[in-house]
Amino acid sequence: MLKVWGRATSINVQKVMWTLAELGLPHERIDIGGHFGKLDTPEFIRMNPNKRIPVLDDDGFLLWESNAIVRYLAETYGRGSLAPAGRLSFARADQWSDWAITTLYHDLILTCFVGMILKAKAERDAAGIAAAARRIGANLAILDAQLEGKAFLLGDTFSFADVLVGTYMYRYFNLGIERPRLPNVQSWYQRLTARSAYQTHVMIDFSGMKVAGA
Ligand SMILES: N[C@@H](CCC(=O)N[C@@H](CS)C(=O)NCC(=O)O)C(=O)O
Repeated sequence: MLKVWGRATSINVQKVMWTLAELGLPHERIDIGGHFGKLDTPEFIRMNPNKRIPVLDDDGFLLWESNAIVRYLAETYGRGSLAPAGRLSFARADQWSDWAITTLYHDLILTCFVGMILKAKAERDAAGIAAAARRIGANLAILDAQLEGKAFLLGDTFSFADVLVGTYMYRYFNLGIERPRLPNVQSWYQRLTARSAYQTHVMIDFSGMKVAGA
């Protein structure tokens, strides 16, 4: 059976769990990282020397890096559905996936999410968070243009690109940051929130993760 190591509240684990659920694959998830700890045990370091979650074990094949795991699962178990069958569509899904991790992740997760949830207000860089929120808004305007007239990122069909960009959107729309009006992104996000796999694995209330004074 497929195994995933990582706590359910980790955004990088959430991408993988959402993918498994969309593909309907039986799996087991093992709580590790965060307050569960155990990332620096010799057993875990053998699986991922970076001491990071998630890690996937597919019948002895170990894989880390969440985007690589999602693509692997989509290609192996969802070719023609979650992974577009056509070479060009696959490349387009890949493009948006890399865009999300290189363009959105730092500002949204490392600056805004970590700054507002995992840091006390007294230590918060409010100006840095506001600047990051403005950059995210400007970058999401690019996504808004892509989504014009489309249900999902590549068109009518949901793909792994929606997973790898869409996982970030729950945090984006639920953090107290400034957001420009982006109607296509908003309606796409509403479509994602209607999916039960998204509700179960991504829409996890993160207010409980707040540190004291945040
Ligand atoms: N680029 C890596 C980043 C992995 C990462 O930073 N994971 C975080 C959780 S989101 C982690 O392991 N943090 C330590 C912990 O949870 O204890 C990936 O996408 O898999």
